[in-house]
Amino acid sequence: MNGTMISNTLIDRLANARLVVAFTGAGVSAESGVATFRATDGLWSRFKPEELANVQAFLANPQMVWEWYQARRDVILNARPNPGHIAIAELEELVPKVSVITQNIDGLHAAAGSSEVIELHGTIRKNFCQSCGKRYDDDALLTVEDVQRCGCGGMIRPQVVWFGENLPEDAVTLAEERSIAASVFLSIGTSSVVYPAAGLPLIAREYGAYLVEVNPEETPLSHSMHETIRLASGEALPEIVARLRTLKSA
Ligand code: BJW
Ligand code: ZN
Repeated sequence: MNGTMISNTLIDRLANARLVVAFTGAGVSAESGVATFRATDGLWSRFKPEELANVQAFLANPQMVWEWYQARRDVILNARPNPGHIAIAELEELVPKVSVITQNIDGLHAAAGSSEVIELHGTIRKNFCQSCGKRYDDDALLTVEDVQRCGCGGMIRPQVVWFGENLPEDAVTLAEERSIAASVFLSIGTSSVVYPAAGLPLIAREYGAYLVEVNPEETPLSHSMHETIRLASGEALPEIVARLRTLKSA
């Protein structure tokens, strides 16, 4: 199924689900004012993310990359969860278990009240030393203008995953486990081009999940979906929750 309608099949699947996975990307935070990466009007439209979000770019021009993250921190620390994040959190009242697997680094799923949030690409709310790995969780670093040095002389960087870097192993292991066990797998607001994250829907499908994409635009994985909902997440997800609530209370 493809379109702006949300099928009864999806609502039935959710009503009988044991585990629902909400797999999210930047699109779910767009309605909170956080720019996506690959939209033509997105913050990254002047740069390819592959060129900026890597350790070579940071080592070649640490101040530029640091300023880029400080500007995004300024937006993210002032952003609030939107109806999409809130609907995902509310789904927990209606199904036995919901697992949020996110590529986002903004922390807005936790802010909305989701209880299990697996952060595949780290968090912008923390830092660590590029040279020795020492952690810097101090909030003050989230607003300083200049890139800071560690006691070891190395440069302090955000705790996010750049291209060419491995994803946190615990997060990947748990995300794969949840994808395998998912009854319904909702892929929400992601362009589905960055791996290994984009491989998770295919794992879920192979193990029997009902696969749904919520995205106004087509993606390379659209054709692998059982259902595609071409709506903004802040529109589609509250409607899904409302219809499930009605079915459950009938
Ligand atoms: C809405 C909406 C609304 C708008 N409602 N929807 C070939 C095969 C396999 C892998 C590779 C390969 N070639 C290279 C690789 C590796 C590489 C990769 O995948 N590259 C591809 C680009 C080709 N991957 C990696 O390097 C990863 N690590 C890895 O593989 O380690 C092993 C290794 C080690 C050594 C060498 C090589 C490999 C790491 C990936 C790290 C990604 N990091 C970033 C930056 C994080 C920090 C930061 O934020 O600055 O993560 S890049 C960026 O992309 C960010 C995102 O999490 C990620 C995904 O983007 P996302 O979320 O999908 O956003 P958009 O903007 O692309 O899409 C938004 C969508 O929302 C759009 O579709 C809109 O339509 C939609 N939308 N409004 C619903 N209201
Ligand atoms: Zn250090």
